[in-house]
Amino acid sequence: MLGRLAFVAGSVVAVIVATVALVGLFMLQRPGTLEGPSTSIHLETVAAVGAAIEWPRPNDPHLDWVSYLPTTILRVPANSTINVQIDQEDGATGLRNPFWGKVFGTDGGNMHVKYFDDKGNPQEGDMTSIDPTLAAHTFAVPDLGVFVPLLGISDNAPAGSANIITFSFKTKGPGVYRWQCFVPCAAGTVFGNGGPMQTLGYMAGELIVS
Ligand SMILES: [Cu+2]
Repeated sequence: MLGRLAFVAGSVVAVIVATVALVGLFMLQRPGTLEGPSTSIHLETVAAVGAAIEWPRPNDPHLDWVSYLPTTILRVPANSTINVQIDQEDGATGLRNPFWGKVFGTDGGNMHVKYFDDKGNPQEGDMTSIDPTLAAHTFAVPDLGVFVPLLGISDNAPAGSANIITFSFKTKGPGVYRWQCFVPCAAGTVFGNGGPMQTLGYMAGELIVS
């Protein structure tokens, strides 16, 4: 009887400890917020946090995760035009849905891309889509209809270089809008959609519109 009681009590304690740990170590963990609200957003996308050039996060618990940097919590003003620059340093993973190689919801319906072609030569131009197999990540805010595929860096690009992707989009009223990457870029996780794809601060974030 006493043994069974001890077992039940022990189990209850274990569940409480696990719950507190889940809430404290995972659910309440929030990445830092980009200063703002600002009408300009500058981000870097990397194959691994530990390889960041512009915004190193040496104390990050997941140095081998793909990520947007410096953070994915962005603050922007309502009903405004937001100018975005993404320095994209990761190679291509490729989208499952070719429809998503297209740009949606940006001003002018396009993006401007400075990139390196497959021979490593610098190129530049406005684009309304990319070859979906060459996508490294996407910047997507579904509730605003914004979807921008980010061209993977060429294997022949100079070491330490980035594709520079610029575009602008308009915000609506105040609120918290979820944004994320739709490329299954999380190597080593189930179907590439685990870990950084599901964690704020890596491939998912919030656009705080105020
Ligand atoms: Cu991604």
